[in-house]
Amino acid sequence: HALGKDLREALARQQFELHYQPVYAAVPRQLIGYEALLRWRHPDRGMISPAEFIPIAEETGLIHLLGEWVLHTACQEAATWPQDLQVAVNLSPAQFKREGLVKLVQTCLEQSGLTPARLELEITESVLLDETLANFSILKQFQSLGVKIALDDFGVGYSSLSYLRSFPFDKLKIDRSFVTEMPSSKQAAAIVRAITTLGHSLGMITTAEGVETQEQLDALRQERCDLIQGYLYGRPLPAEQLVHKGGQGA
Ligand code: G
Ligand code: G
Ligand code: MN
Ligand code: NA
Repeated sequence: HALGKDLREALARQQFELHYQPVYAAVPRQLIGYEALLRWRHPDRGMISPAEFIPIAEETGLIHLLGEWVLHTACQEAATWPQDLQVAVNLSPAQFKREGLVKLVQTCLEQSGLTPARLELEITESVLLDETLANFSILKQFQSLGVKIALDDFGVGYSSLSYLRSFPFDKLKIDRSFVTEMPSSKQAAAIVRAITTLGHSLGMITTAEGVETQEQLDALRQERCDLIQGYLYGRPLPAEQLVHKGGQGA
């Protein structure tokens, strides 16, 4: 791939950045923390989305070094925030294939001094599809460290409810595609309500992703969704631009 070589050099050249998108409690509006989202500032091509380069990093194996950098950086950064704020970090399924992922998380926590409960790891259902037992074991070890686990992009892809029976996730992140169709689609609203009810009865909280309008927010509050993330409340920003401001307004 044309970007593959550039990607290998990008870490050493410090071209990666983490941007942080705020996550708020739905009612009352209150800042809970941020999701760390990786950005590549390419010298010629400008900002490149992780949707474009993560698959290449997975193919070339760079995902391991890159993933280490993301975890270390996010933990170091979050340790400087007010004590009640969390940070969520996305993990690629490829990272589960290499030994030492649990140790890496533990090292990041120790070196940063971040309280484990302030770190949330976001995984997708694909992590649960293959190497199921080995990966469940890794997730359990994360939870033994005191770290939170969220299931990302929930409701699309392979969604099988059996995972929810086998593993105590802390959070379900409802895929943006459902939120986008609200409030006009009764079907989307019914699915959001069902996911939230299911999550709550299993002791999990739910986040709605991609919330862009007040109408979506109102509908999500009505469906008892716990947390809100999206452009309505804030875009991903570089660490130095974060304000850590709670909730005024609606
Ligand atoms: O921020 P954006 O919408 O461009 O992210 C696109 C995709 O890249 C999303 O699926 C998101 O989960 C993923 N992503 C963002 N940051 C990271 C990261 O640090 N590691 C991994 N593995 N995926 C990430
Ligand atoms: O797969 P994951 O949920 O980790 O990816 C989050 C992605 O969604 C990031 O690329 C982020 O930039 C993007 N995103 C966050 N909020 C919004 C939003 O309100 N609208 C849209 N269209 N994208 C969003
Ligand atoms: Mn995510
Ligand atoms: Na998501």
